[in-house]
Amino acid sequence: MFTQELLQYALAPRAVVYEPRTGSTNDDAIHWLLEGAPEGAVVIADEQTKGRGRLGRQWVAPPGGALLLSVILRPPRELLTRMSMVGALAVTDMIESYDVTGVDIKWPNDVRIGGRKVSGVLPEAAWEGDRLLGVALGIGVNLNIDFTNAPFPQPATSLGTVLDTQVNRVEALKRLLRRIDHWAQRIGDDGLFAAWHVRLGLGMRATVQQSDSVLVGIAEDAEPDGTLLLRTDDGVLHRVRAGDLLPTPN
Ligand code: BT5
Repeated sequence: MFTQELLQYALAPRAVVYEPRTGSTNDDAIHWLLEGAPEGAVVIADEQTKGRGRLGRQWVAPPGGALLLSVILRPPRELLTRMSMVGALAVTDMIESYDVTGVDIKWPNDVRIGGRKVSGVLPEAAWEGDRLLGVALGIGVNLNIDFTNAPFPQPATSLGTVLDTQVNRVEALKRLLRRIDHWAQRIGDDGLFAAWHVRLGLGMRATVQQSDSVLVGIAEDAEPDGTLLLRTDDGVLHRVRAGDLLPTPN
């Protein structure tokens, strides 16, 4: 397990709060953000009792087996939708730094190795009226977890499983934060979109489930703000801002 002293030393001079056990690091980070946390501050937990994904879903990780963190960032409002890109790309880079191949990004926020989900990204914004106060960029990365019998609808894996070795969590965390800093500083650059776009799984037949509709077609492309372009079988191109991409047979 981590300790506050260990993380503070390893991540200096970054502001860091370590929680052995918490509800959700995103909630902790939003509280801290509202109290004026510095840019790049990070909340890290060994265990979450209410870890969440999008749309009310759960994020599940055994204590000490994953990286569970939220980074506090204050992007310009017009670039808010690019926060997922920053997180997913940083995770991708971190994983590739271990010489892992077959890493891709599944729209909008999953990182996969060989088609198995290894990480999920959940940026959550704090607002005062229509003023953006900041973002908690929540990231879960599976490091040392056996997902052979995982109860999830999509297959999951962990970096340690793929490497067939125990991954050092502090080292993985340092590598990840370095890449978050890198991409967060470039959030407005064409290079961020280009790097994300190259790694984005596209061209497959997919179903997009939105809160009020279902679209079936080809995930054709994505736009610089992260919007997915899905062409349905009647030839119409739909701009999809939020939803879930489900693999779909022909
Ligand atoms: C995500 O949601 O993928 C975003 C997950 C973000 C988690 C981090 S952990 C730190 C921070 N604090 C939080 O409370 N959350 C963030 P979504 O796309 O909705 O995917 C959720 C789905 O992925 C679940 O319904 C499961 O099917 C599956 N899942 C849950 N835990 C998983 C895991 N450890 N590995 C792979 N898949 C998982």
